[in-house]
Amino acid sequence: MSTTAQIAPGRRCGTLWPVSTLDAIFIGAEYEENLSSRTMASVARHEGFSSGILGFNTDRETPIVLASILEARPALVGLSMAFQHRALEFLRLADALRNEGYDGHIVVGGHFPTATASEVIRRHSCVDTVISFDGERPLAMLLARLDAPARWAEVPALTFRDASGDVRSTPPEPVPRDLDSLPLPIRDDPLTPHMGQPFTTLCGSRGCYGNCSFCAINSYHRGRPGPRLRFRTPESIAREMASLYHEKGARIFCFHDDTFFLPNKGRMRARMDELADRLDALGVTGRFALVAKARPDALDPGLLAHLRERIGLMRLYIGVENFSRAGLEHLNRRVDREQVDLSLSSCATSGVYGCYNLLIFEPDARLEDMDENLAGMRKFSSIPVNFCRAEAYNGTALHTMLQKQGRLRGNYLASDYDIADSRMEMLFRIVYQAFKDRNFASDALANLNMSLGYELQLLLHFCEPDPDLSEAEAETNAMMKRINENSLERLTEAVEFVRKGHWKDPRGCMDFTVELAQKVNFQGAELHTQVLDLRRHLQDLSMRLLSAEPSGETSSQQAAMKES
Ligand code: B12
Ligand code: SF4
Repeated sequence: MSTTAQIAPGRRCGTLWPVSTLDAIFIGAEYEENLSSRTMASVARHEGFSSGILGFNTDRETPIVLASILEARPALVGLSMAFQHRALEFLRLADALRNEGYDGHIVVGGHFPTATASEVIRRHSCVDTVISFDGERPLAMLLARLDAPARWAEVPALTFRDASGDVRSTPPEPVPRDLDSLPLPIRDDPLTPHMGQPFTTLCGSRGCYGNCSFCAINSYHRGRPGPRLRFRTPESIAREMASLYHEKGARIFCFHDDTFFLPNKGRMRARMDELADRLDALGVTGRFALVAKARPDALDPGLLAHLRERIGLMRLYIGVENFSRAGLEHLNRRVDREQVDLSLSSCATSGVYGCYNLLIFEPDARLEDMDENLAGMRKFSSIPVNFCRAEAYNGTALHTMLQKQGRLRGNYLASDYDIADSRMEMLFRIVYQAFKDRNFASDALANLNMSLGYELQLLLHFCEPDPDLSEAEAETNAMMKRINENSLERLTEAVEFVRKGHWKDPRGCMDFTVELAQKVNFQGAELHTQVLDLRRHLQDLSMRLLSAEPSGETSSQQAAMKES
């Protein structure tokens, strides 16, 4: 699913722990526990190298990351580059390392370099090698040949400069079917608490059964041989969860599977029942919560209610992306509007907290499609939503289509396009300016709104019923609706402005955009303050309610609560 930025509170940046004596250091965004860099660090350990990770969440952290690497001088630095919009920051970091005299091996991997391996090696001499697709086996093989470049051609899915300086790429191997045998991510640091509950991330599958045109996961898994969708067994997932539960006190398990749900609802139910039984057998008997992502076609109220009851399903990111039938088709969602509506109403009726994102702006969106999108947002105005444009990430079907049609601007680092319907393009420009802070900034109101609902849900999930909690629930629900409705009103104003044809007058358009931005920001600032107050209130409530819990809380939970 495409998700909206959710930056976990309290995550430390820069150096996570001393790295001064390590052989291999993996650098990646640590908004939450980064499974990519932690998995690569685990592979290195399995190969006999000491390894660790460094968080790199913004380019402001460059000095501290540089200093740590220069002090440790590891034999290998690995950069985990999932996000195209941060590719330049990572490549600049690699450049800075070289400029400061780091002469070890720099390997990069993840979604961005997988789609642009040759460009990266051709244009960035600071990078030695790119590993495309799943990194486990290629990295292990590279580590064994680090000082023998003549043997790099033996490593699958590797792009590098050969002895004559030419760029070479070896073909990828079929990915391993058996995910259970892969090394689990390293987890040396304590878990971050969310409302007093230790939070952790994990994956129970890789790939997706969807084929959405804008999705970098889809192109990533179709670009190499082997199955597009693979699963771990419930037994293996249960073992990992149980060890996180007992050893690290984990109580919130956030699954980063692209779609945690199977397309077949009966099979999904059976898979989760088996997971629940195995967890029980492994002593995971206290309260815990599951967070996951799903396509709308995988959901119905009965299934959600069952999973909430049986396995603690608490929060779902639903891949809605568009309410308009045309939009769903343009994005190749293979989901119909009825399924979208059913998935959202299922959350409401089953008590699972849902939120979603809309890609209302896409290359072939027409102004008329906005009617269905506005109506959908209105219909589900109690469910937090964010909206933006479908970006053309390298390697995706959307990128290829725009390129073929001669509509793509930019290069491998960043691209841009105009929406074919010029009314819609103008609407996008207005909305982008007016909603920049509300939808896209790191502390954007739209994202805070999602976090607010999440925090309330955590309290409802982990605490016993309480009159103050019921009051906070009503207040929070009203707040979430108020924010959604405010965004919807301002978005509707922009649609009406364009519909009336005023956008053809450049001066009028500029004035309208400034006015709308002022409204969005002034009203947003007010709502922002109210959200922060409410979040503080929920925090206080969690302190009171959790410390009143009679028993069953582990000492790590108590400690986490104090920390949060
Ligand atoms: C978790 C996640 C997040 C988390 C971030 C967690 C963190 N790192 O702190 C959150 C929720 C914050 C997030 C936010 C966003 N995300 Co996100 N996210 C993911 C997700 C679902 C899982 C990543 C993961 O853990 N995978 C599990 C690991 C094990 O798999 P992996 O990353 O593929 O790693 C393997 C290989 O790639 C390779 N590898 C990876 N790194 C390295 C490094 C080296 C050295 C080597 C050798 C190999 C290697 O080996 C690994 C093991 O096989 C991915 C989708 C996905 N399935 O990967 C999207 C994804 C990365 N996100 C994406 C996007 C677009 C976003 C947002 C922009 C969404 C938005 N509009 O707000 C934001 C941006 C956030 C920001 N501020 O920058 C896109 C990126 C597309 C692109 N090319 O840019 C992805 C691919 C989803 C998609 N639908 O296309 N995201
Ligand atoms: S292919 Fe579609 S459904 Fe699957 S992960 Fe990508 S966006 Fe989500």
